Amino acid sequence: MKNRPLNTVLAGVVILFSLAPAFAQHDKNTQLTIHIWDYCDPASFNAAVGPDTCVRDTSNGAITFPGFVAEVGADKSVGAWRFSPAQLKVSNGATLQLQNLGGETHTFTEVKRFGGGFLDFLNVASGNPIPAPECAKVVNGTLVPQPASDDNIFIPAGGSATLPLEHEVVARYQCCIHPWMRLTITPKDQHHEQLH
Ligand SMILES: [Cu+2]
Repeated sequence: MKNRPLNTVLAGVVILFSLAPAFAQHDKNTQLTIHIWDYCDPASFNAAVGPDTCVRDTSNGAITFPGFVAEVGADKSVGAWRFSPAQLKVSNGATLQLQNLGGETHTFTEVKRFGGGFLDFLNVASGNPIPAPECAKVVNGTLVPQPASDDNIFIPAGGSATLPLEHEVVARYQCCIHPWMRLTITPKDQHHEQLH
């Protein structure tokens, strides 16, 4: 009888140790796809902003540059320019697969707090007058984009990127060109977070 509790404890320990690697492996293999979308019209965007600003097939339709400007002015965002999904719960060790399915370059930039990007015109129009420091710095009153890095990824039209997630805390990502394009990632397993 005296041995029974010890046996029970040992059995529990064996079960815990045999389950742990299976969970860890599952987490590492979790691949989550983030689609980056816009709906730019090449003719009007390239005429207004510059050559090759927008490169995409418009057989599904498009939003012209004047239409884009009108929508930012009215709504402080343009719904078709977005990260999908915009909210995500992930396990520790997951990998993000980023796919730009739009016609413009977008950035996928980790920020402490959401803010403006490096284009003053879109910052003001979208109600984000102060740039996130991870997106831009102000030099002599002018916004200067932060250089590309592992935490500040520039993804051209049709491009893709892979981003391993290492942290177990809330993470925020935004586009530094279109500041309303945002993704918030929260840990799936809050119990995990409490262990550290
Ligand atoms: Cu963007």
